[in-house]
Amino acid sequence: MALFDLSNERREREREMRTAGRLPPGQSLTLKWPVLHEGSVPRFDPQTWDFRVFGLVEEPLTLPWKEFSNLPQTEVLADMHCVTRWSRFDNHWGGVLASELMRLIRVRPEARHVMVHAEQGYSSNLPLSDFLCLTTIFALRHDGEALVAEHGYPLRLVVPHLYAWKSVKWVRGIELLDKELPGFWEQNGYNIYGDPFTEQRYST
Ligand SMILES: Nc1nc2c(c(=O)[nH]1)N[C@H]1C(S)=C(S)[C@@H](COP(=O)(O)O)O[C@H]1N2
Ligand SMILES: [Mo]
Repeated sequence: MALFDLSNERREREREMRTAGRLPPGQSLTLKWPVLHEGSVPRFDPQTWDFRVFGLVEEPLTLPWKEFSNLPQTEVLADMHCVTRWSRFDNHWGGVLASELMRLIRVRPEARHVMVHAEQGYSSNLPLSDFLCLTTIFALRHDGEALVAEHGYPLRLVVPHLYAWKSVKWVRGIELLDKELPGFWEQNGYNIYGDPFTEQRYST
């Protein structure tokens, strides 16, 4: 009975989101929160953790955990779309806006793209303009709670308007670039940009 009710609720919410134009083509709604990543869940040591901004910046920056976690914080309410076809709606992310972080940085004029770097060599790329948009957030919290390890604790990037492989968990830094270079999944057949609403799933 409980299962039946759950799937009814799911279908009803899915219809609602489709009508609202929030369900991208080829996606279906999940009420759960799947865990998806390459490799293992890294350990977090606040003593050694740091966040690096490097590449095409006037001065590279390294922030220890204490400093990063004390940057001004805000909230973003956003949907999440994974290229494996699930979408999760109305996530409350709490953390540091990418644009807030960039107030500490003087970007060189030729910078156009960002490579986001994580633990264990995972990476993903996006244009600087998408990185700077006001819904791109380095999240420390989800729905009011600290992120759990498998969802990216202590810090993950969230880029709501692109497929979720760009929402890099266990993020450790960003690199400013003058050209568009592919990150981990982009080198392995996924689209270089990844707009869910035009189904930019794979590279062409
Ligand atoms: N570091 C890292 N971040 C990652 C991944 C990964 O493999 N490693 N997978 C991405 C993919 S494909 C998705 S769909 C989302 C899933 O986030 P979730 O596990 O919190 O649902 O994380 C993204 N961020
Ligand atoms: Mo994904």
